[in-house]
Amino acid sequence: MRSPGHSPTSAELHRRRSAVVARGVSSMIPSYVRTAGGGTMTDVDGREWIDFAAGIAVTNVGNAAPKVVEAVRAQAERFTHTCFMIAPYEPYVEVCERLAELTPGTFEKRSALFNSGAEAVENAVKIARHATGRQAVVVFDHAYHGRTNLTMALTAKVMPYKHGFGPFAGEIYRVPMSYPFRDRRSGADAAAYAIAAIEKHVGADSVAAVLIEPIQGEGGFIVPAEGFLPAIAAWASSAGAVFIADEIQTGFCRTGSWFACQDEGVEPDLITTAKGIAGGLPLAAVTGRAEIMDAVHPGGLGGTYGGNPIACAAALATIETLRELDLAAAARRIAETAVPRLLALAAKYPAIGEVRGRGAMLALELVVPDEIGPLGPVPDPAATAAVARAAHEAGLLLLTCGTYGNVIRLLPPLIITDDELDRGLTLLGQAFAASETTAT
Ligand code: PLZ
Repeated sequence: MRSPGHSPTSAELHRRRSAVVARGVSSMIPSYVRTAGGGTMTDVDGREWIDFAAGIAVTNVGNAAPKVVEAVRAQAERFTHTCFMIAPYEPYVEVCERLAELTPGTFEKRSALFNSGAEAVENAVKIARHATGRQAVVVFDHAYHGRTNLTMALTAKVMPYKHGFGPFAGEIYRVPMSYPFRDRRSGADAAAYAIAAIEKHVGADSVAAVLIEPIQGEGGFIVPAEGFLPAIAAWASSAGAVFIADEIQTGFCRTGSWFACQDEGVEPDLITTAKGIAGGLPLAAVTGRAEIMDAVHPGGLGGTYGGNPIACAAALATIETLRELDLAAAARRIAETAVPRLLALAAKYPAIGEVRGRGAMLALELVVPDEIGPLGPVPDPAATAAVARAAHEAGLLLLTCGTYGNVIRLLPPLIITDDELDRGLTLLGQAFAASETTAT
């Protein structure tokens, strides 16, 4: 098979890109996209790829989903932009109505719309600080919340996200995360450990917000041990702090529920969403308890494009598609097919230290077999990169993640067909074989 790096049209585009696109913005594969639809992508050289990335958990309804395309077209014909702060419009209100219905908790809610996940997280912190009159924000090891100045401070990993970009925002405190593969703690013990750190290092009455991804994304698809999330949420409530769930990567049916918090019966005070909300159009939201959201004075929240009408129309079509096709159930079915296949791979390749995840958010953590170091099983980022490279060469769009760069993650669009899923998993197996990861 021809290596995509040598595909002629992509090579020419790459040459043009290198002359004008900043080096700091990098791409995972050397091929350029021509079209993408459903669970596949075709590059400018006519090569088809199986999509296990969904644009980083964005195109949950598939790329160019028919209803989204039609809604975007129809809205663009009506009007493209007025700025909601100048002349408001119905699609914004309707998205907020949907968010009030779909997010966990039956209490009265309000939402504010933004453009990116990072912007939503920044605003959630602004709202929590304003509502509590406190400043400290508690975040966790391995967290990822964005690349803006405040969200860099909230994000854990230095390289590539923070290196050389300081000074960072203050009053951010990082505490240990439940990471069962490495800490071997129960959810209750890990929560007690984190809470002790908050109480000793920050002080319960200084905490404005506790911010957490219910399943960590960029940090390594880390699923906290059962009970951790509810215990942290309960502590935040008792401390008078705002509990913020960052569901930007986990939301909109990705984990088999509308939101991952629902799997543990957790009702966050505020929830940040983006990515899967609008089928690829830039939209993000903060949704939460009316009394917290409405603490902010009129004019205190906003932005030129936040809740752009085309993005809102796309979100409404996305939500309709998620509902009509029951894509939460589809995410659970993806797990039913993929997990046994991944466990079979783990039985064959001792480098796979753990298979984990939920729904269509699945991961393999790669380690040096039989070696235990100070972090527990020794991470193997080189093997991880080799498998990802082999997958790309075979035509599988596959991402890695993790603080130690040693996690392979699967994020297929939820509309992926059984055949595409099967082909993708087969290519993943072939990538392990081609990468010369040692088999048993
Ligand atoms: N919170 C939980 O996953 C975005 C970032 C990729 P934006 N994750 C992908 C990269 O390298 O930049 C993310 C997330 C969680 C916040 C964000 C930030 O969302 O829309 O990228 O700003």
